Amino acid sequence: MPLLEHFDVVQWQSLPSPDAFCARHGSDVRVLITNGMAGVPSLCRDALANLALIACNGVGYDAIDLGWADARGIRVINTPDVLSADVADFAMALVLAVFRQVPAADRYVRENKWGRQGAFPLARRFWGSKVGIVGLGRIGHLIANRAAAFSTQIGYTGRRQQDGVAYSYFPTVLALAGWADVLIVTTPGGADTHHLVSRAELEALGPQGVLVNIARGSVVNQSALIDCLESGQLGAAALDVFEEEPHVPESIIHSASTILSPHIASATVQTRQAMAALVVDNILQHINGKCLISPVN
Ligand code: 8YV
Repeated sequence: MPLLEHFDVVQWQSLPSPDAFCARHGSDVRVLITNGMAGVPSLCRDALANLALIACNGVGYDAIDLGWADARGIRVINTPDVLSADVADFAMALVLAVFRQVPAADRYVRENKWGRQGAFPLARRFWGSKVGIVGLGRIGHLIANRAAAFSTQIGYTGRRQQDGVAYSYFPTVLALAGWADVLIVTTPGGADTHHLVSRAELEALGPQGVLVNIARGSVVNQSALIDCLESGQLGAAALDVFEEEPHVPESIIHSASTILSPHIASATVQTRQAMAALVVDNILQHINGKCLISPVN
């Protein structure tokens, strides 16, 4: 890791006692590397008296309290763009996995059911579907490009209609869900989007509807999701993110209507290297008194 060439690096997870470390060395810490789920551990916030930069290894920075950082004059960076295409690819992988039942088909062959039970049940066509994108940001646009190549109709919702975008705009998630066959959640997490997709939206998506979440677990009301899947009011869900990661409720795990992955939408070797490089480059810019490359505040 290039950071080791330049700095003393301490890994939080490997500390026998984070509290004791903070009490003794907290004021020596200038830079904290974290991500959008972990944020800044609250127990050491006050001890980090000379913290100057929070480097978020991810595009989402929802767990980082920007008000607190601003008040303390702490700069924050994240890693936008470098991960967008991989996240969009993964969203499409989940969409296709649900429609064409890829994990179940894989199990069918491995469990030797093909020979014993005959042909695998027919799946559902994806091309030609109505794809609703919740939050047409950088990742949402790349998902829309990919979905368009499958001859789908594309709709989106967001704070406002975007100039020069030909996709159908829906003013609310509810309206989009009522129209879409598959709803793909790509918004940032945080208070503004908490439970943006809740019971009414899931019911509007309907018994044939598919929910895909590659954003943050907090955007979807997970208990409403469980209810709607169990009652059949929602058709299926493909989830890369959950409300309390890494905990995934048993009912989601055992549901025949879910396809699950452990928050890996950006997890390719190439993208994780690019994210790490952007974090390091930002830190070096900061240390050398130069402009940050991807500032958040
Ligand atoms: C990463 C993410 O998995 O960018 C984000 O916001 O959630 C993911 O790309 C996460 O940041 C862990 O480093």
